Amino acid sequence: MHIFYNPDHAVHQGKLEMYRGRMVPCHEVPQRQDQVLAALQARALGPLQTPSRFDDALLQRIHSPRYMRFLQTAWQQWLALDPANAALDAIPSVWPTRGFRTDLEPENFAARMGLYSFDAGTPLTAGTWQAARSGADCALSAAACIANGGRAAFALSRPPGHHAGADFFGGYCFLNNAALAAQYLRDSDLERVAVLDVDYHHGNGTQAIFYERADVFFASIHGDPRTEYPFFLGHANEHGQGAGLGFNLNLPLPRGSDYARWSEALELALEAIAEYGAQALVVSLGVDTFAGDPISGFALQSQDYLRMGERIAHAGLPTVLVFEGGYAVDAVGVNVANVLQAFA
Ligand code: OKP
Ligand code: ZN
Repeated sequence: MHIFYNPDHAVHQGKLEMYRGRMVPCHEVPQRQDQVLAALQARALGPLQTPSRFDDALLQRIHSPRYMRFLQTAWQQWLALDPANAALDAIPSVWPTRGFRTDLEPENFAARMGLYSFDAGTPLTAGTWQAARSGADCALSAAACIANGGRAAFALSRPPGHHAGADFFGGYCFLNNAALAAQYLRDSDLERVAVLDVDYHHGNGTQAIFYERADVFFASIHGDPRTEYPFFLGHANEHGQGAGLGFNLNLPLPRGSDYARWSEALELALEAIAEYGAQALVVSLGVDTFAGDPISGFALQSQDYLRMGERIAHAGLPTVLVFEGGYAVDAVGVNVANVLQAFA
């Protein structure tokens, strides 16, 4: 298994996120990736590679030009407000909800932050663009590996990506690494690509990006959005729209679900992906389904990730795996390594 990681991921290091009326330390910390890297090295799962640099045009296959321009310059804009802002992260606090205009880019920085985001839990920092950009390069490098005939590649990228849409950040995500990988595979003449999102949280960004498309099937197993973040998407009756109708499958599960329950949903997702006739698979690999995860509600055990990896491999598709969530820092390395080892 080829493994691509961005050594500069740690330049993105948010300080605080909004939680129940106070600012609490970020859960999405650099140690997450360090732990996974260490676990993969310990098991000699494959060569570790730094990603190639891909052109901006490939990012714009998924993300809007004005969103990318904003992300790239946001930190400078934040500092321009007040040099003392260097000690703080930029966090959105005002959003255009129903009835507001989103066609105009506001001149006010706080308003631009709101236009391009959906929550107050995703601090934008001095290194956010650099880390997100090199993280996206990991996903594209892994996709290129598969496009060139490889069987499996893992993008150990940070920050995560599946909540990011074409033109918004949120849920700790800025660039949608899985969507970029899927699009890269499509652009390499694979006609039907499937994305399987096994992170605890629904991949609202990925779903939104492909919702009206028939060439990328999206399947997701996640905490029921009636009670779980991101709340406003991920329900079972979202099947796709227009040309995309029938190519979106959400499998929400109640809090407390264990692997016995979870793996039934995995069977349904993989059946649908096989029926679709996918030629390649992208897995949004979050391991925040772990029982010990501090912000999630499923009950998977470390051993279950072996079964998960084995079952996904059994689909028999060329596969790009992309790192997403997993916040139990002491277990995240073992859990990811278990999936990859069993897959291989
Ligand atoms: C990112 B990924 C709930 C706060 C939720 C956002 C969670 C983002 C998860 N109290 N904060 O899908 O792992
Ligand atoms: Zn998650």
